[in-house]
Amino acid sequence: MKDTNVLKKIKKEFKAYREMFLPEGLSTEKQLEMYKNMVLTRVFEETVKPLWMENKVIGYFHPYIIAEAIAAGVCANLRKTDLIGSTHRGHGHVICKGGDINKMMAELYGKEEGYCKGRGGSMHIACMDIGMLGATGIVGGGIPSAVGSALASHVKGEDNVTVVFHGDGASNSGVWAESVNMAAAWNLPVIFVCENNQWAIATQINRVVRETDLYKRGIGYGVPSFQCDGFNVYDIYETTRQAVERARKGEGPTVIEAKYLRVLGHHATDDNWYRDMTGIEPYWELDPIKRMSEFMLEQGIATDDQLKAIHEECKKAVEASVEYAENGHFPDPDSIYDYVYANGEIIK
Ligand SMILES: Cc1ncc(C[n+]2csc(CCOP(=O)(O)OP(=O)(O)O)c2C)c(N)n1
Ligand SMILES: [Mg+2]
Repeated sequence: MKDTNVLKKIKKEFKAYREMFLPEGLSTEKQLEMYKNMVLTRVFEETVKPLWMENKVIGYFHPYIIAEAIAAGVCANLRKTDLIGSTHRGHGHVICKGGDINKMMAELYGKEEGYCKGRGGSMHIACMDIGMLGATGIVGGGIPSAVGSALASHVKGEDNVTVVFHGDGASNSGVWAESVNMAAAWNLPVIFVCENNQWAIATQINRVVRETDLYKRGIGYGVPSFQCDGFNVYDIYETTRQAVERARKGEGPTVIEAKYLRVLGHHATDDNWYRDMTGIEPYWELDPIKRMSEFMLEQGIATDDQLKAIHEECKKAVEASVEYAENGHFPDPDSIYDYVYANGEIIK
C-alpha cells in the first residue's frame, strides 16, 4: 500500500520531483527495454553484494541501486556507436549501454574471461565494442576524456555523441569546469550527466556547495542546462533525447543534472555511520523501478505478467553470469605485466 503521507513529505523536500509522464512518441518497446535494463542492473548488484562478502568478487564495489533510471533513461537514446564515460559507480552504465553481464561478472571475479581480462574489476570496466570508454576510480577522471572523445567524432565527421556520467562530488573538481568550457567553446557533441546523489562519500553537498542545483553552473558557460528527477526514467529519457538531438545536429554540448538521493552507503559495506538515516530511508518511495512499474500498469502499457517475466528473465541471466564467472580462469601470475603498456601501434 502506498504511504501517501510519506510521499507528500518527500515531494515537498525533493524539489526535483516530477510526476511520471509519457514523452510523445516513446514506444512501448523502448519503455520495456528501459525497464528491463533497470531491473537487470538491480538484480546484478543485489547478487554481487553477497558474492563480495564471500570474497568471490574482489576489489571494491559501489552500488548504483536506486539510480538505475539515470543510466537506463540516458542510454535508451544512444546508438551502439555513441560513446559513454563512466565513474566508480558504473555497473548500470555498462549494462544499459548493452554490456555483456557474463563478461562483467567475470571481471568482478578477477577472471581472464572478464571485460578487462580480470585486471580492472568493478571500477575499471572498459568495453569499446559497445562504446564504453571506461569506468574510472579517479573522481572526475572520465570528464576530460569524454570531451576528447567528442572532439574525435567531430574531427572524423561522425555524428556520434559522447555522454559522460559523473557525480556531484566530481563536478567540484576543476577539470569539470575546464571540460565544459572547452566543449562549449568548440561546440562539441558531448553531454555531461551529473548524477547528483547529494553525497560524496560522507560529505553532504550543502556543506561544500552553496548553490546545490548544479545544472545552473552549465548556464554560466553558455551551455543548455537542465535538471531532471533522477528517480523518474521518463524525465531523464526526454531530457536526454533533446540533448542528443541537439548534439547530432551540431548544436554542441548539454549539461544535465539528474538529481536523486543515495540511500545506500557509498560502497558495499559503508554503514552510513555519518548520517541520520531517518530522513533517507523514506526515499525508497521513489524507487525508479517501482515508480515505472506502477505507471506502466496504471496506463495499461504493460501487464503484471509481462513485468514479472522481465524480473524472472533478469534473475536467470544474472545466475548464468555467476556460473560463467565461477567457471572462468584466474590470469597466470606471470602475465602480470601484460596490457600495462601499449604495443606502440598507432591507432587510426
Ligand atoms: C581524485 C579523487 N579524489 C578523491 C577520491 C576518493 N573518492 C572516491 S569516491 C569519492 C566521492 C565521489 O562523489 P561523487 O562524485 O558525488 O560520486 P558518488 O560516489 O556520490 O556517486 C571520493 C572523494 C578519488 N577516488 N579520486
Ligand atoms: Mg555524489
